[in-house]
Amino acid sequence: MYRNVFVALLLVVPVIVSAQRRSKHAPLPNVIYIYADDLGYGDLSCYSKNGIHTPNLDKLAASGIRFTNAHATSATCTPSRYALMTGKYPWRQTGTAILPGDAALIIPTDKTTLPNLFKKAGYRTAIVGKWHLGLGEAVAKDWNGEVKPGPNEVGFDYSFIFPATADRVPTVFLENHKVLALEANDPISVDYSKKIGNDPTGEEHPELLKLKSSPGQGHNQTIVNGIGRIGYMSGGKLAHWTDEELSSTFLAKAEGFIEDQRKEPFFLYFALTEPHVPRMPATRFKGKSGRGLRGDAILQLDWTVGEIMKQLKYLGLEKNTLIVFSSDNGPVLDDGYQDEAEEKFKGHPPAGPLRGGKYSVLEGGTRVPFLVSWLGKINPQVSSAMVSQIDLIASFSKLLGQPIPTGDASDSENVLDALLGQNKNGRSLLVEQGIGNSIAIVKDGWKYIPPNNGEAVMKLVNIETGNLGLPQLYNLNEDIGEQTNLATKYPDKVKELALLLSNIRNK
Ligand code: NG6
Ligand code: CA
Repeated sequence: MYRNVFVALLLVVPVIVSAQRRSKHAPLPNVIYIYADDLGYGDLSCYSKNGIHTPNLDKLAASGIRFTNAHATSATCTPSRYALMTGKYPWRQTGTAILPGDAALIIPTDKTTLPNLFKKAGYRTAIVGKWHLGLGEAVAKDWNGEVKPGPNEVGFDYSFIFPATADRVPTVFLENHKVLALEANDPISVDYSKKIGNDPTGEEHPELLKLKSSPGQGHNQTIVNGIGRIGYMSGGKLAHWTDEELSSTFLAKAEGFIEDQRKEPFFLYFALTEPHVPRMPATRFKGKSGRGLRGDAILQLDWTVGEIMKQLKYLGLEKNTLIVFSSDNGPVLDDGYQDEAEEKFKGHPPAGPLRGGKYSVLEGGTRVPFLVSWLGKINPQVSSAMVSQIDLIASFSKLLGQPIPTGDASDSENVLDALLGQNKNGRSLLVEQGIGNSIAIVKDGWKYIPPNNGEAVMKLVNIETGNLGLPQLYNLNEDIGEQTNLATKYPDKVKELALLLSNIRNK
């Protein structure tokens, strides 16, 4: 047994050492990627004078780089997270739109992923928080046994997740392959097509709700913790989460992992749920922001980040840990529940100066807060480099000295120098994705949106999509709010960008 471990060590150690040697950044840092859910470009006080007061994130920003032109690949969650994990544009792959809570895993288990890149470099890897990339081989699955493949099969040594979104069933945590606190005599079933079990639904029993769903937006199926969800579930009573405890539960698990790993390099993907609906922060944050539950949820997010920063300091890891903070898509106010976000955010646009928001192919959809901090290594600054979350794989591959096999992560670009503040070049060209497959291309500050017959405003959420039956061309350097369509004025630019976009599409 010991002999086997010894032999295994002999095999593994040279790999780690050679990775360390290959990188000019040795010793390599721990990496924590903190991902907010639906946080907008104008939501934090370090990005906007109208933002929520977020002292911890402001401190993180001041200690490193605050990017002003950084993007999620897409304006919704699943595709952005797919790109983050795989380094591939999600619109190349069907089945990458917002997933129901019972979807099968959509990340390939045999390709390079962000976590398995770190793993190859000798890091221990973990995800804590929202997953939303599917679990298991198929929609039909037994939630009461080992639920896999999932995060552990695509590169995470440890996972503590909820499967989809806070507003979708099953409203349970999974630790590695198992639903937490599940009792054998109360098995869980999940169904997205018909009611199962006897638990009340929001539709039948609105009087049981503490947060009413918005008219026409669903969110009125099985009630858990006084909140109607998307989808039906039965059983697993003891395993149901309490929304007010989501954040502190994730924080405790993240801190536990960091504490356990303090002596060895680690990569932690900390995927928070704030300020996604249902916004139901811990009671002590309720009413604190003056901007309703959405504002309170952002305060909770900020506090959580502050706790991680405190812990790193306490453990003596603050200098040796690189932190990236971002959001999976732009902001939305009414996204399914009557939580007064529309009223409370009047005059405080969550996308700041950007047009559109979550779901849009306009800048508000994908341009998000993006902070990078590595104390002692990165000079504090504001950077206008254009970077995308899809670039993390190629950039960390460079940092770790871990090559990516040809064909994998093929849309990811190495922008490490921009991420470390050594230049402001970033990528020269970016494809942005709105809901559905509406896409746009940005190059040298010019943005082209091909004609699209989809609806111009998503009425349910009152957000401009960016769809128009005509070509749109914006000069983002002068018109960040995409107000003036220059397509007829510069037909050659339109042609050039249309051709580039079709080349990338067909790559
Ligand atoms: C939408 C939901 C919205 C939210 C979103 C996913 C409706 C009407 N709206 O379909 O409430 O759950 O999906 O958000 O069902 S995301 O950030 O995970 O992409
Ligand atoms: Ca999201």
